[in-house]
Amino acid sequence: MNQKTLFQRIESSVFGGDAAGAGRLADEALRGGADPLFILEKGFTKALRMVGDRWEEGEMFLPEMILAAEAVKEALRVRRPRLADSAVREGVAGATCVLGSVRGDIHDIGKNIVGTMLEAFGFRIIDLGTDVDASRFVSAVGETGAGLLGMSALLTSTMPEMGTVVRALEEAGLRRRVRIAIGGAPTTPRFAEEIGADGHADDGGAALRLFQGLAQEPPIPSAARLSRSEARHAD
Ligand code: B1M
Repeated sequence: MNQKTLFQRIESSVFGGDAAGAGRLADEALRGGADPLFILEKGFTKALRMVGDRWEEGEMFLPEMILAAEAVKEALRVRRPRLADSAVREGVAGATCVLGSVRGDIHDIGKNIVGTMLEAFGFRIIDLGTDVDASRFVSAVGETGAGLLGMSALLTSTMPEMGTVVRALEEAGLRRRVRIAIGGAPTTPRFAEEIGADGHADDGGAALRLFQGLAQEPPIPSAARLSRSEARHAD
């Protein structure tokens, strides 16, 4: 099957909420030697975003969007082991990353793609799931000693929660121990900067490169970033 036909069939499986069909297509593409991340990002994810646009325009209903999401999840499930197989580990083995979708947000497909990519490249992932409040992020970073934290938000209404988490880490005296990256459709590099995060990524590949870079940075950020309480801890 050529790429155009494959992408057309992927699109119909997602629009039709056909999880079994999406899984079969993912499997077929894998056996045909397709790059797992390319098919995921340019095929399944693209189709799901189109479903979102149709829903926003009132041309599709919420249950259809839910079924479309389930179809993409099935394709991700099929591809997950293959993403791991194709990974080239690049000196970050053992770097621990706490990951979660922020409070009020149940979107998790993008977060799961990022988690799968990171895991495939040797990171240890502690996935807190969805609707994670600031105190759970703080406890997880404190208890596991993770040096990396990744947050995902898909709603403009849940984005501010990312800033709440950064502040909660500062108040707990943990901010200087952890590098923070954010992502999700409405987020931007500028927003990351505004809330005091260390980076932003647009997709799975960019997230991988970002976390690889952050994992190799020295663990203690500049004094300028320390909150007053952290500065006291550092003295
Ligand atoms: Co929702 N939804 N949804 N939804 N949904 C959006 C986000 C929306 C843009 C649709 C639209 O209007 N066009 C809109 C938000 C509008 C806004 O805030 N401005 C919206 C809405 C309004 C809602 C509800 C409020 C609808 C309702 O109930 N009335 C509701 C909210 C629920 C909640 O969270 N409290 C809701 C519910 C749902 C479903 C349950 C039906 C389902 C989610 C299923 C699930 O995730 N398990 C769903 C879906 C599927 C979507 C769309 C269609 C697709 C999202 C997705 O999975 N994309 C979405 C439309 C869109 O995004 N254009 C939409 C594919 C995924 C691979 O991409 O998540 O962007 P993405 O992840 C990317 C990058 O962003 C990045 O890498 C990923 C891989 O490329 N990335 C990171 C993500 N996280 C990262 C973290 C990083 C780094 C990179 O570092 C840590």
